[in-house]
Amino acid sequence: MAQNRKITPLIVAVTCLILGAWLAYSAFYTGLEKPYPPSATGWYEASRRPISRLWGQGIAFDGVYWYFSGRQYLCKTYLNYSIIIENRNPIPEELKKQGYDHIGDIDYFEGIIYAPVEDYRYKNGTFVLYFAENLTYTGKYIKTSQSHMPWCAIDPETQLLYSSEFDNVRSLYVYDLKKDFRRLKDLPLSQTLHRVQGGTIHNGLFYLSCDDFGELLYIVDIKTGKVLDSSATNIGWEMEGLTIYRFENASLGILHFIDHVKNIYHYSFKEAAG
Ligand SMILES: [Ca+2]
Repeated sequence: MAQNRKITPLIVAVTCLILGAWLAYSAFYTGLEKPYPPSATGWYEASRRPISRLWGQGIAFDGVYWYFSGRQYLCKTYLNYSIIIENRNPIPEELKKQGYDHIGDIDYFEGIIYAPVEDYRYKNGTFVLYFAENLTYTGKYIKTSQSHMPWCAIDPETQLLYSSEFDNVRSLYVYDLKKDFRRLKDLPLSQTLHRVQGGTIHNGLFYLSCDDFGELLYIVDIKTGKVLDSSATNIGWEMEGLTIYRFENASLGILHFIDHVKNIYHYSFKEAAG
């Protein structure tokens, strides 16, 4: 009995401690992050399939062909992912000597592949341009003052090129292709995004993929920077680059992204009723 009298207060004390810690933890996180806007879009996985281990960073589509990027790799494939051409040494020697070693999520615009390339010191993220036809280096690169450069995406309407840092992303960087990549005013976001891995632009909206809690997709208004929608994919692996193209074939869907363990996912969404 005497032993029980000792144990009971101990159990109560431990329970209170656990409860208190849990309450403090949830209060901290609730205070830290505003809730994401609930998904109104209803994304679902139409299909997925394994792809090469070399393709794990980025993806773009030109209407006919896929383009994939790895850390130091580019390839162009048919719709069925069979390789047409690959470049196994895409980073120009001049940049490699300066420590550039990591290509992120690429984009395609008017015959050119735009690749965001980071150096290992994370000093001056650099856009490197390749001919989409054969994936050779065009001879043009543009250094920026970005630290990280995980992705880039072009708005075909305005010919503005967008990119961002990797974590604690409160705004996007804007560069003007028509003015030789001059940096314009940043576009502030309505909420901070974490671990941004990929980005693409479609009909005035950004689609951003984040390796955050739940591997979320975010939809952001390109004019206002307002985060309009988010959807957790919960794929269980690190989220990487993405692209948008609306296929007639339902199994290919609309939104296409890759993960770090080399799968490609094709997502579609349920149209809102009424
Ligand atoms: Ca992309």
